[in-house]
Amino acid sequence: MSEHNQLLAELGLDVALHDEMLAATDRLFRQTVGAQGGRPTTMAYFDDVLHRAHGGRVAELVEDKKAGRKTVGTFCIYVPEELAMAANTNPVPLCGGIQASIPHAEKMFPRDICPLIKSTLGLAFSKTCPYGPVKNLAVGETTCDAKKKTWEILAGRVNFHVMELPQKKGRLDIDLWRSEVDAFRMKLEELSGTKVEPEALGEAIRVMNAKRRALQAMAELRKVDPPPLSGLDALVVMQAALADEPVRFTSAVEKLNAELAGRIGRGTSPAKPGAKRVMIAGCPAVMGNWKVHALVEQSGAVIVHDESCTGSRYFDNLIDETARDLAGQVAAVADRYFKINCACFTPNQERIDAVVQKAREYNVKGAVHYVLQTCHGYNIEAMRVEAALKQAGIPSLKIVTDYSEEDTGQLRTRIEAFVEQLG
Ligand code: BJ8
Repeated sequence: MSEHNQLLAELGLDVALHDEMLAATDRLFRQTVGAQGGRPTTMAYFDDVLHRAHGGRVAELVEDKKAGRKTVGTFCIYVPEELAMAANTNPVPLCGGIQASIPHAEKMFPRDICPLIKSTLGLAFSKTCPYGPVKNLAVGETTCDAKKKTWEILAGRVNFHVMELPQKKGRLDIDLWRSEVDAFRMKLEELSGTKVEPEALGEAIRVMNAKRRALQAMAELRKVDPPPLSGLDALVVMQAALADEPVRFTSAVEKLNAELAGRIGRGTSPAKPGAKRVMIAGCPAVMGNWKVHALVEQSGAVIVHDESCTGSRYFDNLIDETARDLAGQVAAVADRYFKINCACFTPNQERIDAVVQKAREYNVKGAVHYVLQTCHGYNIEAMRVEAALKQAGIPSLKIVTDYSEEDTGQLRTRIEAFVEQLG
């Protein structure tokens, strides 16, 4: 048994099943990301982050845990990573992007819930998620109904904390959210035994703002026509953003950005001449899920922006760094996170406006609104998104799909027809 599998066995994982799932994910990676030509050489780092997510990164977290730094599992980008870092814990995302774990969730859970939730639960229930035994606390949030009800099941099994995310954006809601963020700080302090001090929180804010700036710079480079990076590679970077240690990750993005600037200077692009610029809007595509991005780019278009939680919703808006006392810093953290436009809000004009603004800024010819099956928020909101884009003269296509490969042929036909008719 390899040293790595030895570690997974010690964590109580089903190593054989874990190997099987990784092999299926690796096959998809090779068929999509790996099948692209002319990739930037610095992308090797981000490929490695994805491959290390179930390997070296787990070993790092186990070592940290032995040294007293606990791990906090999250399911959503509303959970402020800065607070976890300032309380001397490591935040790690637990969202699943693979099909192979879903049947394990369907043995217990209803089949008609979103694949992201089923994939996550399937990894946990089948003992194939290495973060399950490593984490000391899991943090859910009140975004969609499927998640809220899932937390009730998980809370009976693991140490669980739920953050209440209000679903309107008025003054009372902001106040409630600020108090929820502060309650999360106290929960972290209780878990880690480390008081969040203004110096530590200030440093965590600077680290995460630097990460956001690097990702914003990468997004800027994609505005160039033709872009120096494929949409699929940009997605790999974003998937790595959720999993990697932030300082190391930021430095890797800065190196990638330098290479992309050089490619722009030489006119090097992964896009075919005249490739139509397309944006993706909607649900996140977390690690293991490259399906729709690959189909869009295999159809000859190039994705130049993602309005999603694996896109600009993750890195837009910096945290105000000027507050010096803890209360001011916590409020600044809360305010930045409250600007994320998830479809769980009502009304949600901010998101509709953001999609149209991004479409214009990135000069796209069309938008693909990506909806994970049974995600009612994004599915219904797509009507308003489509109408607003239409008014701005930008055609859009709504894709509702899961993680399986069953509908690939049908989706390919629809996407090719959509791209073909773009001006
Ligand atoms: S902020 S998008 S990460 S909740 S896709 S589980 S909404 S049914 S992932 Fe999400 Fe936070 Fe919103 Fe982003 Fe529910 Fe929809 Fe599934 Fe979703």
